[in-house]
Amino acid sequence: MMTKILSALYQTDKNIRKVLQNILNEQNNVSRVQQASISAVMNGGKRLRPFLVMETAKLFDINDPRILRIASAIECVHCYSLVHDDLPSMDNDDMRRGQPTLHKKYDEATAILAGDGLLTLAFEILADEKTHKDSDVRAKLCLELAKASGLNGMVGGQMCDLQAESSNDLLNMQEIKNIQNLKTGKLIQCAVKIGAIVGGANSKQMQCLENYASNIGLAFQVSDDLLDALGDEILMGKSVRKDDVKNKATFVSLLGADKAQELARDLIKSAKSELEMFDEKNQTLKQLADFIIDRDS
Ligand code: GRG
Repeated sequence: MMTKILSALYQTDKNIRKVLQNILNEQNNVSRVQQASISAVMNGGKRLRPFLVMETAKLFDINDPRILRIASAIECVHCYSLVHDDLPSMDNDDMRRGQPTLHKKYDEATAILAGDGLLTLAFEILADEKTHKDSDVRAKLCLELAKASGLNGMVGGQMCDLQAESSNDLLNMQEIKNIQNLKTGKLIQCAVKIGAIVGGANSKQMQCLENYASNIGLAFQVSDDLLDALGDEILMGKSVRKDDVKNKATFVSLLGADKAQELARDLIKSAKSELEMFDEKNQTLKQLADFIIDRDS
C-alpha cells in the first residue's frame, strides 16, 4: 500500500514540477528572485496538497490536465509559507528538505521577495482563464485559497503560534488544536475543497470531504509533532527536537508519544469513514490518509 501511494505522489511531483517550471519560466525575466522562486518550489517536498486537489477532483471523474495548474497554485502558497517560516525572524532554520533554506542559499531580502512572489503567483494562476473555463469557478477557487492562507487561516495561525512561543504560558490541548487548524489545517482543507469545487460536489459530498480534510489535517500535525520528537534528522531533511528545545507545548508534550499516536490513528479512522459515499473511487484518498501518519518525513 505504502509503495503505491509513494509512487502516486512521485508521479504528482513530476507533473507539478513540469507545470511550475513552465509557469515560472513564463515570468520572463531571468532575475535573482525568479531563480530563488524556482529553487523554493523545485527542492523536493511531498506534494501532498496538490495530490489532494487532484485526487479529490478524480472522485468526480475530473481528469482534465488543467487541474494541475490549480494544484500548482496551492503548492506555491505552501512553498512560500515554508520560505517565510524559515526566516530568522520566524523559525530561523538553516535546513529545509535536506538543503540550505532559501535565505541561506540567497539572502533574507531575496527569500522574502520570492515568498511574496509565489503567494501572488498562486492567485494569478487561479484567475487565469487557462486554468478553468468558468469565471465563477475561478473566483470561488481564489476566494477559498485567500481565506485559507490569510488572516483567518495560515497567517493568523502563524501569528498565534509565534505569540504562544514568546509567552510563558503553555498552551492547552484546545488552544493547540485551534492554532494548528489555522496554521496547517486550513491549507490542507482548502486543497480538498478546491478539488471538490472543480468536481461540482453537492452539499452532502462537500460536508463529508470537509470532515475528511479536517481529520487528516489534524492527524498531519500530530504526526509532525511525533516526527519532531522521534524522527530522524536525515530522513526529515530539517532539524528535529526543536519543540523540545523551545519547551513548546505540542500534542506529544501534552499527551505523550503513545497517546498522540493513538489520537492520530483515531483521526485517520474517522477521516476514512467520511469517504464511504464515494465507493471504490475512495481508495487513493484512504491510502493517503494512512500515509499521513505512516510517513517518515
Ligand atoms: C509564514 C505565513 C507563514 C506561515 C507559515 C506552514 C507554516 C506556516 C509553517 C511551517 C512550519 C511547520 C514545520 C509546520 C508543520 C506542518 C508543515 C506545514 C510541515 C511541512 O509540510 P509538508 O510536510 O512539507 O507537506 P513538504 O516539504 O513535504 O512540502
